Amino acid sequence: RGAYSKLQLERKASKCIKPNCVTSSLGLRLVEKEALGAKDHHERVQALFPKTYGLPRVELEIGTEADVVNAPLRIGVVLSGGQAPGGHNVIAGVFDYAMRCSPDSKVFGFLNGPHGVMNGIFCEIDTEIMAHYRNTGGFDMLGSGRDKIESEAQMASSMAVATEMRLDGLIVIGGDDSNTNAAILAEYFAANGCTTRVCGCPKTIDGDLKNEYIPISFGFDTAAKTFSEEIGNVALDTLASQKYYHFIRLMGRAASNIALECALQTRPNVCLISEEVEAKGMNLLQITNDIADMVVARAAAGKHYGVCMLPEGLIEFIPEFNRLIAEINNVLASGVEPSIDAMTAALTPANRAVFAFLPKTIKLQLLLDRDPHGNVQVAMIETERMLAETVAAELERRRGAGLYMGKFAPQFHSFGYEGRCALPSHFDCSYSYTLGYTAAALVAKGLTALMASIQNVQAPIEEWTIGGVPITMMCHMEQRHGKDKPVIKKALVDLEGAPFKAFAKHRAKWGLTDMYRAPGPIQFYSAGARDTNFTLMYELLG
Ligand code: FBP
Repeated sequence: RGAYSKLQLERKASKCIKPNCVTSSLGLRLVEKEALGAKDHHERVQALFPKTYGLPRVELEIGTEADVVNAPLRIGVVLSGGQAPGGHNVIAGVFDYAMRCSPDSKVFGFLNGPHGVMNGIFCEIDTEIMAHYRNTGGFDMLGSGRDKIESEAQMASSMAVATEMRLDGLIVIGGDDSNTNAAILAEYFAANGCTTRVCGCPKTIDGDLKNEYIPISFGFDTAAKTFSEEIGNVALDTLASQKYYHFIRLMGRAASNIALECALQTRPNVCLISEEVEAKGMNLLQITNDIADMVVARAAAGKHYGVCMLPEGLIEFIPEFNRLIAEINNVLASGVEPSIDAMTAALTPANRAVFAFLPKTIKLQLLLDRDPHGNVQVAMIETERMLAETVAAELERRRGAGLYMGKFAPQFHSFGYEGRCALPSHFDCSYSYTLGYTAAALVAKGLTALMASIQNVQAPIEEWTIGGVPITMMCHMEQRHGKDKPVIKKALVDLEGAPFKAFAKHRAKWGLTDMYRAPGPIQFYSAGARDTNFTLMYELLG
């Protein structure tokens, strides 16, 4: 019995579906479009990126034989940040483009994320290695990491590595923070006479790296489908047993994109959306009361079970916690030790009162180290337990007042890591491959500081179009580790957008009835196998 399942073997061997511009035997013609500045704080962003700010967006169209690149390329790739299904196919796209330019091309994979770039730790990727990873999930081919290339010394050593390796291009496969890093590196290289071009590919299951030119980040589709399979199963379990309220926390950092997509897929009784909580200024008491109202109404219909979903970033969007976390960040940045006592003493009275109200586990989780980009590690905060506790207390209060006579038995789930390395869906296989192919083509055309962009994704894969967008166009200034930094602005759930509106239209009836939908596992060979996710389709087609 081999180490691989039959499905794994089949997926590795299968041909990824590619757009016509990728399969065409003609070359790619570069078409320059409008120059794009940053959306917010543009003067401050411009000042930080004098060489690479305001570049034009480009499209790569099917050209003529004269557009074929016939020279060998030397490209380095790095997987950065959290895993996302499709990463290996980005590398496959880079590899195939480079080999198409010349069999003498070289593709190098930096090991364990940006740390490999700074320290020159890499391997050469050949045809055999590449074949082993096509269409597979995970980042195990090279490993990943969350290091940030930030200091002058780190940038200088990255440049020395790129120069010594004679890289034409460095392709950063990462999320918002990693692509910000790519923009910083591109600027540094350009300002210091290094000829290595740096381009990015939008990766993250969180789905928060998107804009009018980047319809979605790769990995979101597969991860959301994987979680939705599990949620659908849990929903049917509770429908049969009628015993439990399942509280399900979903990964996604600040953005509720994953939670919203899973809600559209599975129709739970409740799904909190952080962005709405913030927009309505809802405090913990209001959120608790809303869930308790639903539990009481269901109990009146004889239902003592249900499914409640929440995004992992929720806590940062509840106003009193948002203020608390902001002050904790500043206090930690000022050097106060991360202990409950020291923090309690350092906080202002209003925030101290909120902090005091929290269970010890949540207090400790809020004090945890930030990641290298200064983010609170929301994946470690068990908000679902906190919420179930406050709901249980409210239900007991109502029971005492004779307003509730049901039973409330919560079960807890947190879905995240199990979706990040799943076998990529057809959409993610093709999208990731095309991103890699595009990024390599941008580098080959001498372009830097761009993110690969695939458009027309509402059409069949064969008709997708490709190009590049300046990364600085997505940047604005944000406080990180207590200092103003340029970062790519996260794409949170748009409360005016079609996906949220579709959810808002139906959620009241989903609350009281049991309209659970079980999408089942990702399909590779059935009729719907090429279908993408609800979010993308609502966003692109309304
Ligand atoms: P990226 O932004 O790097 O893609 O991270 C995605 C993510 O899965 C988040 O949803 C989650 O909060 C975080 O990574 C968890 O981080 P870690 O893998 O370091 O525990």
